[in-house]
Amino acid sequence: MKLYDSKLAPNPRRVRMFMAEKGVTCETVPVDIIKGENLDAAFLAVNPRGLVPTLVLDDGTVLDESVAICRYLEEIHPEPPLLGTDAVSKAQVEARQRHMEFDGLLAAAEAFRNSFPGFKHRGLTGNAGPIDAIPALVERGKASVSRFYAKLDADLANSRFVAGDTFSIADITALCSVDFATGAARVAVPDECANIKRWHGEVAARPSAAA
Ligand SMILES: N[C@@H](CCC(=O)N[C@@H](CS)C(=O)NCC(=O)O)C(=O)O
Repeated sequence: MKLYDSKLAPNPRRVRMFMAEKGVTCETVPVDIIKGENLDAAFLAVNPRGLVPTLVLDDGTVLDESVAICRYLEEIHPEPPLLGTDAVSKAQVEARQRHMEFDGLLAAAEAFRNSFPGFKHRGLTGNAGPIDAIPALVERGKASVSRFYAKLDADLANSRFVAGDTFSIADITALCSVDFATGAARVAVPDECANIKRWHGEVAARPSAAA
């Protein structure tokens, strides 16, 4: 299988980290989003949506969503389980991973997307056509990131990891979201968020975080 990847982007990082946790490797094809390689005909022939990550299986099947890719990998490499292990934990991990995606990753993306000069006329991701960024959304995105931090910090007061006491895909999405929010979106984690800092220190130290 072959992973179309981008080192700077948070969604491909989620998949790389998930693979690293499972000890899975595959051929990777770098796609430079900033240069717009994801909008070149060659890549659109693989994924017409123009988004990474994209995983192409050996039989040519194309998987074009991060969590769908992770679900596939969990099926063929069940250990260690990262999507829960029984009816309740699977549902809880799913819910927490969605919270991290909607509350964290999308908020940071809103702030970054509408402030980065290179995306002035690429206001939406992928093959959406030329659409102007909306600078007024930057402050809303940053405010949403701050709410995300406050909520995550309160939740992490009660559990070691994002979806309870077991590391899961929810931690992967949360780490990629927090790192994207602090880096690209430039919203630092406030000093008073001691629970995020404790959790981040532990999760960022996992070898998979460097994948
Ligand atoms: N829901 C999709 C989102 C994929 C996505 O937005 N990927 C971004 C990189 S993080 C991308 O390809 N951006 C291309 C662009 O900005 O034009 C997933 O999780 O795979």
